[in-house]
Amino acid sequence: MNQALSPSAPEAVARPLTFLSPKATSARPTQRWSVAGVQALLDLPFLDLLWQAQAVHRQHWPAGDIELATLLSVKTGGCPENCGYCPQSAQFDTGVAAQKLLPLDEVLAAARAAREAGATRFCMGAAWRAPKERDIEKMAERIAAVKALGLETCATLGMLTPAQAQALKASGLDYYNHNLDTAPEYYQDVVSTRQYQDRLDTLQAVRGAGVKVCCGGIIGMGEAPVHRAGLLAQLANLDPYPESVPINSLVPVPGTPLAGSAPVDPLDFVRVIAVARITMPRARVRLSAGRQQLGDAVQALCFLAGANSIFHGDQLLVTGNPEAEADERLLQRLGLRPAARVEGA
Ligand code: SAM
Ligand code: DTB
Ligand code: SF4
Repeated sequence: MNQALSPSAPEAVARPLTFLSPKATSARPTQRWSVAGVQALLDLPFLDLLWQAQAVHRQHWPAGDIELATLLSVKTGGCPENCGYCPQSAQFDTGVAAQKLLPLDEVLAAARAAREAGATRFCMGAAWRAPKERDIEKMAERIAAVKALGLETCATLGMLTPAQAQALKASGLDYYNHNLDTAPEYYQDVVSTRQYQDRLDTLQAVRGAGVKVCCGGIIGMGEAPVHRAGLLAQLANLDPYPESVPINSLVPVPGTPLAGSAPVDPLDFVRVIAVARITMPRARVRLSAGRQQLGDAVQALCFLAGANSIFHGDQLLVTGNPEAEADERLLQRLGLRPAARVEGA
């Protein structure tokens, strides 16, 4: 961090705890962040925080483009887990009907449409606790077919074993999405059918298989400020930190236990994006679920804070997302360009 660019940030705030790790597996230096250090960043005066985040962003992302990723729910509803935010849990009455895995041709049609609409990454989501072996075989077929269209592939299928992660890698999987969602201390208030360590184990399996990691969380589940700092510290201290970091604002779905959570102050949401940018400079930070609630001006602040990816297309998994045309207009009004397709993807 260039201190000249961080006018009022004390050194201890602007810098991570240590620069170390002979065992670092990527070119990025491993940096460890304390929860208190992250909290201090979150608490900076708003304009100082955005100044720092924008400086880091310009240094690490000089092209300043915005990645467009399209989501498709390939297996909807009926999930045995009890994640308190999720409309797809079978334990809550949300009106989401359980469906079987989408056939290959429907997945391919959606991927082609996403590519035509300008997306460079296609993410397939399944409401599984953990896929079975035959699910992995079917997903491998779908991943290979989407990859052959020239799209980057991403999947989010629940917990994986190392062997399953390797099978997905062999089929052409570029990214695996598996969110930590909140701080370890708050996790059991959100979901009780699995442990935080289960999430960390899957992330390890994904990394070990050579698949890039997409991992983030949700803001607005009733968490305290220290839990936001705890989530960001967990993400930034992964070694190496994730290549993609989706920051979701809770989409409150009637019937889910967390539907009545107090709405997030939009400026606090922008702060979380800014701290994700500062602590994970080379990550694609995705302004993820909840954009319909944010409005154009707050989204513009999120881009200023360092968000450089969005979901493109009018649906997330089962809830809505801004229409593609509205997003294109917004990017145009802001003079932001969509990212070009990655060669060899
Ligand atoms: N079943 C898999 C799992 O939980 O890892 C994959 C699908 S799950 C729906 C993927 C992520 O979507 C969750 O980890 C959570 O971060 C996000 N998500 C789900 N419901 C949400 C909601 N109502 N608002 C915001 N994000 C949500
Ligand atoms: C992520 O972090 N957000 C996406 C994606 N990864 C899979 C999912 C958002 C889901 C929002 C509620 C829904 O539509 O189910
Ligand atoms: Fe199931 Fe994933 Fe929803 Fe949790 S977030 S209920 S694991 S689909």
